[in-house]
Amino acid sequence: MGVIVGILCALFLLATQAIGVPELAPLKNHHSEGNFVQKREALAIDTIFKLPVPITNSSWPQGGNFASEIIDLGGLQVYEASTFMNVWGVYQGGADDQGFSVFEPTGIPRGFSMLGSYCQPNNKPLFGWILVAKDVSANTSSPTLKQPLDYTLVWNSASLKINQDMPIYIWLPTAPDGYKAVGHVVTNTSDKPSLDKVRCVRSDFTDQSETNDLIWGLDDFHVYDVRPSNRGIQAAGVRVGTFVAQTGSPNPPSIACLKNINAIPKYMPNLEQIKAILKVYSPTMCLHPDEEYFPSSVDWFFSNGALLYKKGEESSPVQATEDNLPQDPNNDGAYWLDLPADPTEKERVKKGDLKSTISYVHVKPMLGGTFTDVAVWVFYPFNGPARAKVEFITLKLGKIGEHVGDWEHVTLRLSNFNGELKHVFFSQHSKGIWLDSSQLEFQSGNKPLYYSSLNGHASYPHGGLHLVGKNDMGIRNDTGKGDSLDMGAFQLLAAEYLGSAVVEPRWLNYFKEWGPKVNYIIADELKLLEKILPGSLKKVLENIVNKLPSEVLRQEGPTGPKEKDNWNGDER
Ligand SMILES: *[C@@H]1O[C@H](CO)[C@@H](O)[C@H](O)[C@H]1NC(C)=O
Ligand SMILES: *[C@@H]1O[C@H](CO)[C@@H](O)[C@H](O)[C@H]1NC(C)=O
Ligand SMILES: *[C@@H]1O[C@H](CO)[C@@H](O)[C@H](O)[C@H]1NC(C)=O
Ligand SMILES: CC(=O)N[C@H]1CO[C@H](CO)[C@@H](O)[C@@H]1O
Repeated sequence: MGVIVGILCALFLLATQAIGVPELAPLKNHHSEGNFVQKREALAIDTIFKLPVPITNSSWPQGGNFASEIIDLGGLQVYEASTFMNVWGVYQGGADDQGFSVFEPTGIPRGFSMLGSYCQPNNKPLFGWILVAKDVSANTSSPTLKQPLDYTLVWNSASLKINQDMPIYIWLPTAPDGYKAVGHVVTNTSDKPSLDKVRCVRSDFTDQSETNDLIWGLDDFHVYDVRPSNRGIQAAGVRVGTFVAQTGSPNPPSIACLKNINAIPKYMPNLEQIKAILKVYSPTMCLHPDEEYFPSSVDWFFSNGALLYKKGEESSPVQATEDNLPQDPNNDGAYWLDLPADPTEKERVKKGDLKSTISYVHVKPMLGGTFTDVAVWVFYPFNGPARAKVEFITLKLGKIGEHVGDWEHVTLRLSNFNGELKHVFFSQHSKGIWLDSSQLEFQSGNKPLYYSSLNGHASYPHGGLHLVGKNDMGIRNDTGKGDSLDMGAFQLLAAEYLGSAVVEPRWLNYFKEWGPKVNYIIADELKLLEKILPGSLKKVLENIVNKLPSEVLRQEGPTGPKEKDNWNGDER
């Protein structure tokens, strides 16, 4: 994966336009007749997304605090509201030029208060949640929640000639001393909202936030969703589900997030609940119909001749077993794994063994323990060569991109309030993408599909050709529905919060490389490839490859799941 990481980073720089961040379409002034256009086409936001099979609290075995609807952050109770009333919509700009809509939570349980409004782009079905809160601190002098003192108007759309329901007014609550605002209030009239509308939160229950996805923007005005800046297994920051509306880019944003001062794992699933979670949500992996390099279990790899090499003793590798893998926590290049040396065996092991494949699961608290992340890892003995599309020709890039021992994963993110699957992360080289559940393909109930790309095994939410490059040229990632595998057969690798209940396999604590270092000279690889390309295309290929940073010329072998930043941290 590593070489390609470099290639892709380079191509990403060239082609950021093509991927990722929704581009903001410029506003077209096509409704200058009046401000309020009530008639509009049906949009995705008009439908409410629900998982194929509804999740109720009886979906989960009883025990512990998982999925008990209310989470106590240590004197401040929060509840995940997910039914809404529409306050406003604008139907231009933002993702797909479809605008965005603002909502207020409804069905707030007795005693709970709103912390802010919710908004999302109109190009997706309504699928949101926002926390509402209740003070249970019994601290009469400094309750955990207080009404704002006042509001300041951050922005309004009254003078804009755009396709909108009516003008809106976005307000920032003025928090009393020692309190912070964790959400905006949005109204569709110019009257200040009542002070009773929302609550500010005592500062020790707040944490610094950062802007995340851009929801909408116009000129210098932007709406982003906010999340805690510090995220990971140990981080206490809680996402509220609110957004920040700001002119310019003040950092940190004026909207804080919450903080769990209780024990972070308190609301995490127990072992039985983890099994149930995998039964309900285990992803189905779809391999490409032309895939040659299948996954396998780690045991299969070891018992089919994988070798353990030691630096300085390259001529006498030993058979790798769970028991002889070094366990010291340094990756110093002193040992590495490789395929069997015998050429026939090597080719056989490269191809993996789908029947033996299981998923390796890591369960961890995220966002202050209000979410459970279930990272589902898959091992492939071999990652095939990268493939480039150069006009109508597809080229295998020889050694470029090839390596032994490939670890890939997808991560499910479930709400600890109710066990509902909210997001899935698809790892693609050293990066990846998050998708809301509303954007996924499901099969057999609530099992999300993911597509493993041909040779490279990057994970994608949908099939087809994903070209990393521009002008129809670049590194190919083909996905399609060949063999598929329900990843429900799993081994629980780790769930640190469960203590000694989970025994980590020894290979997890092998921190050295799972494949040898790959050495090659890019120019030589290019010469080989150019022999089969018509003259006019040589330059094009050279252009694709020449923009690569020099570190791609040498390549360390890949490391195991525990060496990755996302083991303890958030996915990027
Ligand atoms: C499910 O939730 C309802 C209402 O919140 C509660 O009365 C019931 O005891 C819960 N059942 C389980 C199995 O937790
Ligand atoms: C204006 O907002 C209120 C909630 O504050 C909502 O009840 C009402 O439907 C909104 N008006 C329109 C036209 O959307
Ligand atoms: C109430 O909260 C304030 C602010 O955190 C704290 O200083 C004080 O000790 C608390 N009082 C009680 C009785 O817990
Ligand atoms: C962005 C992406 O999916 N890149 C993948 C393209 O294919 C190569 C191998 O052919 C993978 O290593 C990349 O991860």
